[in-house]
This record gives sequence, C-alpha cells and structure tokens, in this order.
Amino acid sequence: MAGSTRYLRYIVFAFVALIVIFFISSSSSAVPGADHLQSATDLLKGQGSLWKGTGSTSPAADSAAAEKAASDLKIPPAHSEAAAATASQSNSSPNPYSSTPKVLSGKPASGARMNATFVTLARNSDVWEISRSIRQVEDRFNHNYNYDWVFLNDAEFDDTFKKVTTALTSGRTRYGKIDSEHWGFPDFIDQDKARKVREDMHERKIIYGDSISYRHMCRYESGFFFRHPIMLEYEWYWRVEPSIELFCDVAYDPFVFMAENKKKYSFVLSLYEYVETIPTLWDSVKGFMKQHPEHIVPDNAMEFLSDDGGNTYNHCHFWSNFEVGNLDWLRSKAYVDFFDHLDKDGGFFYERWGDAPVHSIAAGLLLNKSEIHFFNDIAYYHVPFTHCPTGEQTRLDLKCHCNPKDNFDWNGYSCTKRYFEMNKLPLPEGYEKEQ
Ligand SMILES: Nc1nc2c(ncn2[C@@H]2O[C@H](COP(=O)(O)OP(=O)(O)OP(=O)(O)O)[C@@H](O)[C@H]2O)c(=O)[nH]1
Ligand SMILES: [Mg+2]
Repeated sequence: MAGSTRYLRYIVFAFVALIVIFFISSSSSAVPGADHLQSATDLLKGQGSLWKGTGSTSPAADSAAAEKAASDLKIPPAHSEAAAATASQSNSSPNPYSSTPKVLSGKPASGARMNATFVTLARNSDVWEISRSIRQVEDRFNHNYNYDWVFLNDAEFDDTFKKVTTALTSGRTRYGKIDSEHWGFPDFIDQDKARKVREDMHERKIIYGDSISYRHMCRYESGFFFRHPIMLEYEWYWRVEPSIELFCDVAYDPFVFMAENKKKYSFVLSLYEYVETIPTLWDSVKGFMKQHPEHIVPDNAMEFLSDDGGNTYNHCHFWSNFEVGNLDWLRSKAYVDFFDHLDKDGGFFYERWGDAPVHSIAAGLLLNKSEIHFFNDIAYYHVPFTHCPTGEQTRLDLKCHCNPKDNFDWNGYSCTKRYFEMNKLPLPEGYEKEQ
C-alpha cells in the first residue's frame, strides 16, 4: 500500500510539473505583442547572416533572397539591381558586405534614374575621412536616390573599410583593386630622371613633389579610373574624396540634370594651377592639338584655358576632387588619344601633372563649351576652398549651412568668373555683395 501511494504521489507530481511547463511555454507566446518584439530590422539582420553565405550559394541568390525578405516585410529593397551587379564583380575584391540588405533611410525618389555611381579612390587608412564624406553625401542627397558607390584602391580593401563604408551608404557598394599596369611606372619612363625630379621638388618644397604614390594617383585619375572593369558598367560618375563637405541639400538628381541638358563634365570650384608642377604640360597639349586636330571641337572652351588663343596656358582648371561627369566621354577615342599623348611625354613623372588640369584641358578642347556645367547649387568644401552658392534664397531653400563669406568663386584666384564670361552668362544675382 505504501508503495502504491508513493507511485500515486509520483504521478500527481509529474502531472503538476507538466501543467507548469505548459503554462510557462504558452504564456511566452500569449503575451500581447510578443510576436512584434523582433523588429523588421532585426528580422532582416537575422536573415542577413544567411545571405552572407551560410544559406545560399551565389551572390545572385543572396540578392534574390534579400529582395524577397524585404518584400515579405513590406520594406522596399535597397538595390533592385543587386543580383546582376554582384554577379559581375568577379574582377573586384570579394565583398561580403555588398549584399547586406539595407533599410532605406529616405523615400526613394521617383522618376528617371541614370546608370550612375559615386566613385572614390582611397586607401584603407582613408576610411574615417571618407566616412565623413559619405555621411554628408548620403544626408544631403543619396539617401533619396540610393546610387551605387564604387571604391577603388591599389591595394586590397580591408574588412574595416568595407564594413564601415557599406554601413554608411544607402546604395550598393563595390570594391575594386587596381591593376598594377594602371598604377605604376610605364616602361618608357626613365627612372633616374624621375627620381632626380622628385629630389629637386623636395628641395624646392613643392607640395607632394617627392611623392611617387601621389603621381600614380594623378595618372590613374587622369587616364584609368573610368576604364576599371567595375566602372565599365556605368555611364555617369560623381567623384568623392575624403573629408569633403556638402553644405546644402541637393534637391534634384545631378545625373539626370546632366543627361537632360546634354552636359558631359561639371565643376563647383575652379582655380589656377601651381605652375611649378606643370611647366611643360601646355607644350604637350599643343603637340596633341597638332597631331589630332580632328579631336578639337570648334565651339570649345579654349577661352577659359588661354588668354591668347591657345599659345599659352593661363593655368585655369576645374578642381577635380569634385566631378560629376560622363564616363563614355572619358572612354572616347578623343579623350584616350589625349591621355596617351600626354602620358608618353612623361610629365606625370618628370613633373607632377595633376588630374585636375588634365581633365580640365581635355574638357576645354574636346567638348563643346555648352557641355561643361557649373553647379552653383551644390555647396562644397575640400580643404582649403569652399563653394557656397551665390544667392541668399538658394541657400535658404537648400538648407545650406555655409557662410557666403567663405565662397571662393568671386575671389581673384578663382577662374569661375572666366567661365561665366566665356559663356556670356550673367553673374549670379547678388554676387557683388558676396565677393
Ligand atoms: N588607393 C590610393 N588612393 C590614394 C593614394 N593617394 C591618394 N589617394 C586617393 O586619391 C584621392 C586624391 O588624393 P588626395 O591626397 O586627396 O590629393 P589632393 O586632394 O590633391 O590633396 P589633399 O589636399 O591632401 O586632399 C583621394 O581620394 C585619396 O584618398 C594612394 O596611394 N592609394
Ligand atoms: Mg583630396
């Protein structure tokens, strides 16, 4: 009898335990709203770990999964072309972050979209400086547009660079390594001569005068970035450098503007080049003009570049750390012939030719002057110059935070007035007050 009581006690105990377990487990799903504790972002993040390779086998599948999950959650997919694009990245560094789905921070703009990308040449050590630039570009413009961002480097980008930049951008990020053929001394360069030039420039304290990498950078930006395999997929680019600022909202799509208005090249700041870095550049340009008269456009912008009809260069150039431009133009026979001619003359290494005068002279001779655009309404800073839009109403409308007194445009060292004169454009209203 004592044994059967004990069994009965065990049975009652087990039954009670079962009831308790049942209540505990059912109460956790019965709490009102508990199924919403996981936010859409959490869910995306959770699934993101699958998309990064554990659950799917190809980048295309990753991106399809990302879009499906986003649409299941009623969140607009951040980059609908991701599949095609990630699949074509075989020539760039593997990027485990590029298919990370993003929750858009703004409402994507409707209307025409261009085949366009931001492009940045950078080293891994530039990560925090370029992050500042990205944040500004995203806040002032791209959070509404989600254009891609291509990063190029002569070395492999490291994980930190990729992680941080991918987190900051609203569009797809792509990372390309530069071919050593495009970043190095061409074999026709006399190394001894180049070294002596660097030593001499060092003595004369010419900025970056003794730097080899700066010369590779200038040559790459002059002749190769638009031919990188990733860049071949795009028609338009917007160049962004580390530590720039954008002071105003960009209220429309500059790529669309450029296309609709038949523009090929644009600028926000212009100035005179440091003469010591380009003593024979214009001789080389004259050689090109003689050899390739077929590339010189009749209604060109020579007036911006020269005060004597092309005999001498006045050193005016568009500052190329900001550019919105057309890649097909840079890839055209005219531009490539121009670059090749200059390159053969060796001034990237025997002097210190910058990509700014090279691009500017090309734009001035190979484009119709109406194809070069000045963006008054894109407010910009790259040390040490500021372009703050002329015209108070523009600055108020665009929520600008630059001081108009810092605007460089009407300063005697700027060439922007010449651009207006060449195009017979009235100077922007109020410019006298902002000189
Ligand atoms: N990958 C790589 N990028 C470089 C190198 N040197 C410069 N860059 C990048 O090329 C662009 C131009 O270089 P900067 O150092 O900004 O040249 P700069 O604008 O004439 O001079 P700063 O006044 O120093 O800004 C920037 O986007 C740099 O991050 C390099 O050696 N490797
Ligand atoms: Mg710079």
